[in-house]
Amino acid sequence: MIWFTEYWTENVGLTVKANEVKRIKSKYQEILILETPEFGRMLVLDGLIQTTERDEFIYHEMLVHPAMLAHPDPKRVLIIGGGDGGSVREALKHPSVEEVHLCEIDEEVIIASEKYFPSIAGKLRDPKVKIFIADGNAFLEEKKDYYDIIILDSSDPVGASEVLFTKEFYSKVKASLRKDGVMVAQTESPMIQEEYFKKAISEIRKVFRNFGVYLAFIPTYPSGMWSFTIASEYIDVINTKRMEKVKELKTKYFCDSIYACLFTVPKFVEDIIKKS
Ligand code: SPD
Repeated sequence: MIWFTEYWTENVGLTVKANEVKRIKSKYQEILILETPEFGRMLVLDGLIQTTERDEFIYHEMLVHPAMLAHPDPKRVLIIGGGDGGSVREALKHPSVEEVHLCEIDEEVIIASEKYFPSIAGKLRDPKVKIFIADGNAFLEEKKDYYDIIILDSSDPVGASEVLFTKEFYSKVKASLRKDGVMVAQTESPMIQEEYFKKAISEIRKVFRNFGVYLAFIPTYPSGMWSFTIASEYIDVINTKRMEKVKELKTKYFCDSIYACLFTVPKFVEDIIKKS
């Protein structure tokens, strides 16, 4: 066994005991799969924990369901990033969905996820799913006015993912959405990555008329406090809730009491949002 540490900053990190299952050098990054006693299998990209068998449901349910429920009839869904398949699995829980496009830049992430994380990646070959191995930024150029929902299931805004947190990119997302389309993005930790969080919010609000920020507790992400931002040009995302649909979803974290007060955030987070 080894001790693996993800460094959250220069001064703090998360350390887990683990067995190394596989290490792959892809064209884009180092993909590391660990077996840990507490969190089960863990997927690590360039030293940063992306998902674990134990707590992935929190992230994927919270990323996907609020956006899906904000739309009156989501049929066409695009997921950018998300090669592990967790967001695909959650999107397919909505019966109105006709197609899910997954745009992942690194095919090796998909291959490794199907092999080592079947409980997460198990729906990637569903007939409604079409996988595109492409750069999300370039992919959006091809699809204008098409999607009902776009889910940005990205890694942190460093390296190739940095562009996914810019005004220019969010404008492309808006152009690829239909009129009443909804976007949702993972927007980092307001506790330990305040600058990333602020930047994402300030860029999103320059592009979309309506937006809302919500949080979830994800034990293996920096500080545990994680944010998501939902946005739409025409849908009032904060006040549009379809409570009656929550019970139809098989979930373990997302539930009607969390949904009812989804946009309740601590005062310091509210203050950061106001200043962004
Ligand atoms: N600090 C890690 C943030 C990763 C967010 N995306 C994870 C992708 C899981 N589908």
